[in-house]
Amino acid sequence: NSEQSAATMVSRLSTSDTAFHHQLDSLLDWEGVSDKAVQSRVEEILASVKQRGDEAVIEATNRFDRLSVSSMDELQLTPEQLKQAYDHLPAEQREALSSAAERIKRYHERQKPSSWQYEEPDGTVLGQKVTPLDRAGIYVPGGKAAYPSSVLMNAIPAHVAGVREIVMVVPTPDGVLNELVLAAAHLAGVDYVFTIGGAQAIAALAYGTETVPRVDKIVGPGNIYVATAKRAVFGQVGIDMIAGPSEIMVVSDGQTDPDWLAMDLFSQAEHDEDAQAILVSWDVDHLDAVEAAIERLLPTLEREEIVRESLRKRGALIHCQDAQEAITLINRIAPEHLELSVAAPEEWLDDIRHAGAIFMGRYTAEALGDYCAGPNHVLPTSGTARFSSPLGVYDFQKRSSIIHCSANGASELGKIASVLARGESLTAHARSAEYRIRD
Ligand code: HSO
Ligand code: ZN
Repeated sequence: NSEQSAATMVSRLSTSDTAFHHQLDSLLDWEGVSDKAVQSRVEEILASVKQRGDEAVIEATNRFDRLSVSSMDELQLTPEQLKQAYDHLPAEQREALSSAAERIKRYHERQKPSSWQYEEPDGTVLGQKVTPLDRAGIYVPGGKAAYPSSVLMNAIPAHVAGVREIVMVVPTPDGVLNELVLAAAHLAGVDYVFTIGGAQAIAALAYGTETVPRVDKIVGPGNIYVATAKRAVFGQVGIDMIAGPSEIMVVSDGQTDPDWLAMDLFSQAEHDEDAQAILVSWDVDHLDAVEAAIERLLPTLEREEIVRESLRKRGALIHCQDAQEAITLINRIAPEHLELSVAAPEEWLDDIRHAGAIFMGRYTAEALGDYCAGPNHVLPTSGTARFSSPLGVYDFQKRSSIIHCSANGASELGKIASVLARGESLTAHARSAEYRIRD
């Protein structure tokens, strides 16, 4: 029987409860986007942009973002404008943004893979060649959800990967531009910015228009229209992932200041009413103390209502038996963010199999990773850390196989290929291989 405290209504669960697994399942349950009405509106927009290009983009933008532009020139920003936005920032913001960008860049430089080759004894050289994408498109949401930090996190790995052109789209509802977003685009090496959004922007990037260059992959978060459009164009272009609401799971050994932990939970809960914040500990008094801290600190929050709703709907304080059981829970939940607020987090690492990003020790607040530690903050959500990874340089590159036979290698391989090809009754394959067999 899960109890909800009267004020915050954050669930208190215990692994010893017979209903626990059922309770956990419903807590983690998250329905992705699959709205029929949205789908048909998106398909209409995609089709119109595919057919009529710029004209359709302009119409949709005027309509949805309440603008009245007549040409694409009015929906494009130049690199000079981005630089200006950067130059005009207050010094404190400019410095913070560039320190963050430098750290993110340094981290992602380490992800750069190298091409490789080796030689078989028969003289055949085999290898793998890594090539950056020609063009990447970055979607940046408009309004309040426009995070400059996300511009850095999406564009820097593309830039480090060696992508030739980075095209950013960002809607400007009612013509409102976010200067920090533009400054971040400048720092991250974005080449083109179009002030368009929604399904029309995804269509423009996927198909190309007279003005918007067609890209090879689209990354970045967006609302249900954007997510639906990304899903629909997938196949024509690559996409990153369809991200769900943000999540944090904290495991505490009972020795971390309860106020710190309450605020760490709030930090993700404040993103969204659907965000998820979970604390796990084997120290029940400590869970009580964190719950009290939550009560006390909630009214001090700017985004109190969002946090309250997120904690009420999807938050939980879970009492478990011991560290071993906490590890089982981590791997079951596969959280986007995991904070190990314990004495020796490095001892846990081997056993943790599923988590997007692991924040080690009491000092490592998740918020530091969101902005400036260096690793990417675009992470697998909703349990998808079971099979996917943080956004990285590797998402903006692809690999080609290299095969280079010597005369001797072709002869040796020809014998094997010929037998297998005849087994498949593909005689042209067999003869092509046999021509190269030396007697
Ligand atoms: N925690 C978010 C990223 C973010 N936080 C941006 C603040 N700004 C998703 O992982
Ligand atoms: Zn965040």
